[in-house]
Amino acid sequence: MTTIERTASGARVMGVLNVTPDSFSDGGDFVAFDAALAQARRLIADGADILDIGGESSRPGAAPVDGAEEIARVVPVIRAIRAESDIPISIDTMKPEVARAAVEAGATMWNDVTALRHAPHGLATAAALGCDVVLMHMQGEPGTMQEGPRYQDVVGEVAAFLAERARAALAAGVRRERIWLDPGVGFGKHVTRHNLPLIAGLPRIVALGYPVLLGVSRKSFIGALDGGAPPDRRLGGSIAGALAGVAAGVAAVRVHDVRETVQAVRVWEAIANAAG
Ligand code: HH2
Repeated sequence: MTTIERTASGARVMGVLNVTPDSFSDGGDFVAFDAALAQARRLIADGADILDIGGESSRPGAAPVDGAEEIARVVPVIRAIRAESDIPISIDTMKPEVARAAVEAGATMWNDVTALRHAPHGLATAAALGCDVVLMHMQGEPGTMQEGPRYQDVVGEVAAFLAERARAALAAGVRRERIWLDPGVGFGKHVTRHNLPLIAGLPRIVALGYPVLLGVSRKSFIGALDGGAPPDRRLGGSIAGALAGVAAGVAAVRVHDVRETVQAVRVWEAIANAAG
């Protein structure tokens, strides 16, 4: 079992807290400490099972942030949440030094969009920290990943990559029960040609045998399917995508709108459990 217990309702809801000036949907909203802590409290009150805290945007064109700055953004917020709640906290970072500082401040999961490839000591750091680790698929680098992504078989290639990264993590000493996988919707994928078959193919990722985290909340493919709706008008599509993940057996969905997603997941699961 991972350090994040499955709730009675089945799939867990991870609430996103971006302590950044430039995230694609909520950049700047929670960059001040007080605003970040208030949003964390709101996500907890809304029913989040896990908080995912990030201090650097991974959207194409986002300004890189150095490790010290990232630590200065996230660590005070993690400490303050930890002082008043036992909610599991995940740190969304590519940098081992940020993951280490976050775990020392009370985080229990390292969510890495590069699947521990960003720094040579990423794998060894994850093993030493002993925390849960999310290995996410991305084609290319954050800055340029949306410039002509290519696949022959997007589901097969993502599954093969994740299986390889899980093997690398195990070989480096990460315990099997600490490993989570994430197909990385929107990370080096054509907005509809790759993201939609990938979501439809989630059962093949779930079949790899690790808990799967899915992040579709407010992403571009939703706008593309709805006449260019901006990020703050993508709630319906975000919930549809989250439920597609729950139906496929993902262990957690990563979302900005916790209250609405918790309600949708509970209702969906109640209906599924009532089937004869
Ligand atoms: N998506 C984003 C960031 N981190 N981590 C995982 N494991 N899976 C995801 O799908 C994922 C992620 C992008 O969303 P957001 O954090 O809102 O934006 P930004 O990267 O601009 O801060």
